[in-house]
Amino acid sequence: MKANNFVPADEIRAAFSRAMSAMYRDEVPAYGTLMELVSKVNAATLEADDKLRTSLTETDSLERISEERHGAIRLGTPQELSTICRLFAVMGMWPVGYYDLSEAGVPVHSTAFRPVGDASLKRNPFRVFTSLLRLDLIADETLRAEAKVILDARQIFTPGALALIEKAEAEGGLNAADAETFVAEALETFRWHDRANVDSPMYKRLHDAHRLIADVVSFKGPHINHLTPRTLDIDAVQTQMPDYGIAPKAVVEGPPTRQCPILLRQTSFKALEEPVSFRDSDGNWKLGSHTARFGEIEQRGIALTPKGRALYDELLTASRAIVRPAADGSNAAEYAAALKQAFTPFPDSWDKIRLQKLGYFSYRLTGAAEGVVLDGDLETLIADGLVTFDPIVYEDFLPVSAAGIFQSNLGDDQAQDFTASPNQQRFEDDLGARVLNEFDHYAQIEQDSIDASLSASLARSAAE
Ligand code: OOG
Ligand code: NI
Repeated sequence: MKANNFVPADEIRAAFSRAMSAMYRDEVPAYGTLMELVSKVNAATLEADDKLRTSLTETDSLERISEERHGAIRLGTPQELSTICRLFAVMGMWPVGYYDLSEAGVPVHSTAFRPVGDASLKRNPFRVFTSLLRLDLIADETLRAEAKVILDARQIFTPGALALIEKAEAEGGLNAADAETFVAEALETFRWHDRANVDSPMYKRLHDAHRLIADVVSFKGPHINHLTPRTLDIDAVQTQMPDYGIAPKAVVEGPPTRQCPILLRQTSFKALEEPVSFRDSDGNWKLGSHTARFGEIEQRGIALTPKGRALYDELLTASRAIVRPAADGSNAAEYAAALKQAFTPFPDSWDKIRLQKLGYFSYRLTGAAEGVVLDGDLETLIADGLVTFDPIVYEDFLPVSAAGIFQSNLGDDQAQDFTASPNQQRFEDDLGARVLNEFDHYAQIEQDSIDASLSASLARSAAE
């Protein structure tokens, strides 16, 4: 077999996420400010917490802590979705999970393209939450048809990007020069266009139907609408945002502050009103504005089993029955208190979470197992201090949180009712692929770590 000199997909993704970050900081200066705040808070948190610093050094690279973890785009057509799936595949990003946002008043369904497997996630964790507009949920049939015509006429990928996707597929990878060109060409799809694709009356009609529809249909491409670095203390960043001149959304989405973090907590600054122009029937560009782009932060905890997730969903619903977070932030403190209160039944120790099978863990042999003949089942080995466990980090998203992020950035008065209509089959047909089930994936990682620990112990026993 001829040796190839392909650049690893993980490297292409790392280069792409760096390029995307630079472009977005340049396009949205407030995002650069948020990044600064996040680095400061992360540095202060690490400074104050030796244990955290040590555990992060072991499992992560410290200097990459504040780098982006995800971004998001909204697409208009099945064709765009299936091509983006091929584009992300070149960077080692695969569709994981299906999210129906219609239930929460947003006419899209989504997946997350992300690296799969520990080594790839460690090399670069960047993922893109990708939504497809559901024109079928738009009541106005005439508008629906017009929107489809506009979307079908646009091409969101450059010829260079398309050619390199094909080359990567045909040859199995890209060499260094092609990879560099690919990153530059792919980036074009995510760029902001301040000249709309539609005239101002059409923009208004789309906007009146739903702001999200205007955002997807009115532009030449699916501009990246936010990027999200990781923070080690989301409550601190939320509190300090106003000091930096940025307006946070009303509340942090997801679970409350806990000793043992679960799933995902997120917050964002509100989308900015930006100047755009529309070519009107007289041929002149007319100045208007559009609100779409924001910055977000996230803090991740343990991936929950279906049982743990059901409990999370139940408690979140219970908290919202007590207090619904108001868009203007006026009841933020009451909401935080109700959330904390509602979550008391969720155990807050790793032992309990593990023994009640609420979360996924990765198992490994301890130093004490060195030179010892291991015998017994997993629980005995743990009790004897020969095997230990670490929580597996949740790498996916949460539909209720995502809807909260969408809503706060679409204008909070816009909550609109759609009938819940998940259609994963349709989404996968449009995607041209099946999405990976995130629960199966975490369960497999857990099982592999158990098998590896037990077989290492057996191999050692046999060698004695
Ligand atoms: C995506 C919102 C979802 C998240 O972090 O939950 C998301 C969007 O507004 O397009 O990114
Ligand atoms: Ni996000």
